[in-house]
Amino acid sequence: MPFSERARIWMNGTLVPWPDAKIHVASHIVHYGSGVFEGIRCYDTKRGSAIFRLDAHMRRLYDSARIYRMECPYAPEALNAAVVETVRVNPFKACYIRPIVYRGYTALGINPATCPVDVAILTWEWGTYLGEGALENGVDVCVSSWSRMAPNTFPALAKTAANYANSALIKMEAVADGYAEGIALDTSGYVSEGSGQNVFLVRDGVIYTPPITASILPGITRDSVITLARDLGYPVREQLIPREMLYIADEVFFVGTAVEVTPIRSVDKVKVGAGTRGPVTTAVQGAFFGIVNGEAPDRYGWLTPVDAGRAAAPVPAPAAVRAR
Ligand code: PPE
Repeated sequence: MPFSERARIWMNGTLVPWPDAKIHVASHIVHYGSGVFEGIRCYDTKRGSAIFRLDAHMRRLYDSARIYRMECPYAPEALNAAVVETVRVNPFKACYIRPIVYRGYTALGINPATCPVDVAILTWEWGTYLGEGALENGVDVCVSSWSRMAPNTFPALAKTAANYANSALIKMEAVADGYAEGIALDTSGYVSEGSGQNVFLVRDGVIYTPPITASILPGITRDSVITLARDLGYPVREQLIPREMLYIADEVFFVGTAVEVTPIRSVDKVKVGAGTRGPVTTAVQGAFFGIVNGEAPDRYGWLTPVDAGRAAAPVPAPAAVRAR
């Protein structure tokens, strides 16, 4: 995941050179995880760079902020424009976009009420999330010994930085044990989600995914995949999934902004189906990548083009950045 020092970061309305985009160590978010954020992809489509489902991501960002009683100092339309501007001024054709709304600097102590709400938008190039070949060959995963948060602890519908402490426990354990990812159960023992992805499975031509009441983040990719899978003619059921369905499924796959649509070839060393990417996963991948690559028509209006006006925004050379 290479950061580019040439990139510029949008901070509270100003475009700041990457090396200068710093915050004080006494900022509230550093100590208490008091931030909400998004992860969005901009794709290099046939018709130029385009951001996938910007409005849906922005809506979730404001939902997350509301849950945590944070008033974002910008209107959603203004932040949409800021995201587009940030992509435009940076040198990437395709990139990952990370808007974050966080409690900044003035005081420490648990109640963040006196801290300002600051906003930043970062971009970087992020290739295949679970490594080369993952999209074709699938990945090996485990069921985590950690559960996702109980519903009356950390609200799962909010994409808050604090939730990623749980995600990191899941991910670190999985990697330490030799797996690419971990799937967590909810506190009732039903399948919830991966450390940073939603989960789907297929059995007898029917697609299943956990409901939002199973402590999942309501993924934008999940929503897109449900729509595309139904268009392909597959029934999709959002229902509680017992753990053992992962072992008897014909296919299992992850979906998410970073992971895109990634097949899972084994769970807890039990081969999923034939242990290779299955036909339903392949069809869903085809529909998803067709839209984000601009090869299929954007029939739901999911892409926001960014290239208009790009030439007008000069990108600073690295030397100029360092000279500041
Ligand atoms: N669940 C979790 C816990 C999650 O973090 C993500 C996104 C999803 C589901 C899928 O949501 P969506 O991206 O809207 O389809 N995880 C982001 C962060 C990954 C990271 O390593 O950081 C992402 O995929 O961008």
